[in-house]
Amino acid sequence: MYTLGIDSSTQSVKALVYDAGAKKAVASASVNFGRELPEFNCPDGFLPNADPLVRQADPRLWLAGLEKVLGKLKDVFDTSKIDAIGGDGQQHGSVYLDSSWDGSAGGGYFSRAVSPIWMDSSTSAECRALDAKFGDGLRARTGSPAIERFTGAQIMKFAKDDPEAYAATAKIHLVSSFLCSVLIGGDAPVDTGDGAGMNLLDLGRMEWDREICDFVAPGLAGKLPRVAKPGEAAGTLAPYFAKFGLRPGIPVAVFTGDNPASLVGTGADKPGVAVISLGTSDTFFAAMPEFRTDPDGCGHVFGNPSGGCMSLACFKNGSLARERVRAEIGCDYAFFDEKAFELAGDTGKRAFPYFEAEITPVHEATGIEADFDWASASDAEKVVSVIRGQMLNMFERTRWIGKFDTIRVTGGASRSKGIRDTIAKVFGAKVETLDVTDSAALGGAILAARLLK
Ligand code: XUL
Repeated sequence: MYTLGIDSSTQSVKALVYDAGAKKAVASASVNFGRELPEFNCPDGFLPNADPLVRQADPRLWLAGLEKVLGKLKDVFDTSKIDAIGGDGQQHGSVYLDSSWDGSAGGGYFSRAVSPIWMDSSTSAECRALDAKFGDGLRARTGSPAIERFTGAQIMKFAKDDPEAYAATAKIHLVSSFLCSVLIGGDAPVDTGDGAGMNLLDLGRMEWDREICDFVAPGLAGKLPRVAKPGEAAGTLAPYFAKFGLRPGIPVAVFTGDNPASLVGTGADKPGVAVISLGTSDTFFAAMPEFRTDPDGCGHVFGNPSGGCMSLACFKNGSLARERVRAEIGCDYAFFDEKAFELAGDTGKRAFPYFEAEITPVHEATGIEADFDWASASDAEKVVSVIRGQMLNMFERTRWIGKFDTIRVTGGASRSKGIRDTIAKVFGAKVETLDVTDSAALGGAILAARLLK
């Protein structure tokens, strides 16, 4: 029995085939948005913008990415053997659709040409309005205080800045539920993992909070997809996808966010271990035995796709920041991932990369902030101090989630021995790696396999 997991993340889309009997990945394909779809002008997954707080993507990029990755997968695997599909998308990004939206793969139905993504920080005014209206109640009800990248504040800004286009919007999907909709050729529901990243979901009832929706924008509740129960199927695969060798009619699981999908893919959907995902954003998350919110207001509670809730803290300056330090030094991965740590050892120095406006904690994009003279430091010291700074910050900001003896690391940068060793030291935990670095796609495939039981 084979299932397919599709992970549409910030900079790429991946497709992974999972052998549900042998419990292992057997084939995969991926498409890098910047390199392989340059016509959408999103080199790092978003459109260049003069305002550093604005981070938006062209939603057609995600459709083109889906087509391309399925085409590539067909070349390396007999896709007619796939029995179910699941998947996930980068969290918080929203897609605006007009009344011609029919779930087809062709596009042409966008009421807004751009989609704000999770890297956007341009909605502070809207967040302050939500704070003023709901205060701490927002965190108690939705699991998070008002957060700039969350979809509620983004919708509020859109409705205010462009009321006509908002009025012409019949449906607002998340990246995850949009792609799932296209696969089934109709409206897919939103899952509680990704839905909680909107500041609109009442986590007690796992339903949209009407009062918050009404405050955010007129008629909003009527434009949102329904909320799914964990483990639901969204529908069946549309005939269009036969062109990729897939069998129309196979079940498609409700898509979730990339972090909730990773929770499943790393096997951490039951309490006990925490996960650090080292991707465009770095995230720390764990299954949550009882509902508890971050007293400092940076962290979140989302639905766990396997039922109940999960905690999460997100750090915006993840892999793009590391890449930037590596480019400035001009070193290769062998040096960045390992050699630098052998050379510099335990200097105790710390540097924090703030290339993007940081969210945990809130900090402007000021570049490198080091507690020593950065300019005269050796290349090895620069690498080691940046990794130490990132992981110390993560440790401090995730104390509210709990203390863990075991941490599973995933995502591209988990290949780095230097980063893994730093995590082990800073968190005082055993660090485990997984065979598959793309645990989000794997999580999607596992959720699909659960439909076949
Ligand atoms: C989580 C978050 C990011 C995105 C992109 O809250 O904003 O981790 O999901 O990966």
